[in-house]
Amino acid sequence: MSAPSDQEVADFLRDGYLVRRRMAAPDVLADLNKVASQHLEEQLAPAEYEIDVHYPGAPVGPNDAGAGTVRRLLGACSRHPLLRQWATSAQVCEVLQTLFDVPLDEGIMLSQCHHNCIMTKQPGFSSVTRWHQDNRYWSFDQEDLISVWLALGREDRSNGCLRVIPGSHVMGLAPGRFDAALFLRTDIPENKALAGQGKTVELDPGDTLFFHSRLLHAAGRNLTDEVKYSLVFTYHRAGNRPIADTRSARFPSIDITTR
Ligand SMILES: O=C(O)CCC(=O)C(=O)O
Repeated sequence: MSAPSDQEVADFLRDGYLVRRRMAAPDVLADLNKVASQHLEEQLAPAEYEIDVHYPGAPVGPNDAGAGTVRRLLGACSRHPLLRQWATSAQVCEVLQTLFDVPLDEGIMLSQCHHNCIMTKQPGFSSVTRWHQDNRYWSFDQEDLISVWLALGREDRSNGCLRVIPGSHVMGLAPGRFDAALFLRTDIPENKALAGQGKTVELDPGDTLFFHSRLLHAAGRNLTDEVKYSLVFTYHRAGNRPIADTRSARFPSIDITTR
């Protein structure tokens, strides 16, 4: 796997995302799937349940449907060496170094505070994720982070794949465009027009989506009878520091730079 081409970098800068096909090798993918399904089966903590997400339509009370359904297996980086191996791999680092356009002496840092999870979307229950930017709850010097989303299986509309609004990472969106939970409001005509520009990101197993932390994205329900598993990590340049005493500074970031 090589560094992204100039065209890929230009696409990322314009659109706010880039898909690299078949980035994880089949044997790596098989091992990661084994870990993910075992940990889900055992409900190995820490986990976030559907009741914790507070998305619209998510269960509210402990007896509501789906309340006990796992949505994210957290702490992926310290959960299993294979997960950490992927997250800190030279191939992921190489792409990030190019997309961030960092000088050789500046590190690429893996945040242990954000994403850092096996995202599971289960057939029995899954709430919709409305349009949002991940930066909404993150506190860094600059809103300039990149998340890396590895599809462990096929992802399309039938199982609630991601949708993105190309170019939204560079749009100046006034605070009034968002609701109290910082989702894009649905009662504003400009937002409806914007959402209409959404594109579905279909991924095959091993495909990897790199997306900017200001990119508007959303996802639907899993309507199939199989669990959807994705591995999601977030990175920042060493010079873009988490702000002290915020959730983003709770755990130290890990330098993944290959020098
Ligand atoms: O529901 C999903 O698959 C998307 C999750 C998401 O957008 C997020 O965690 O930021």
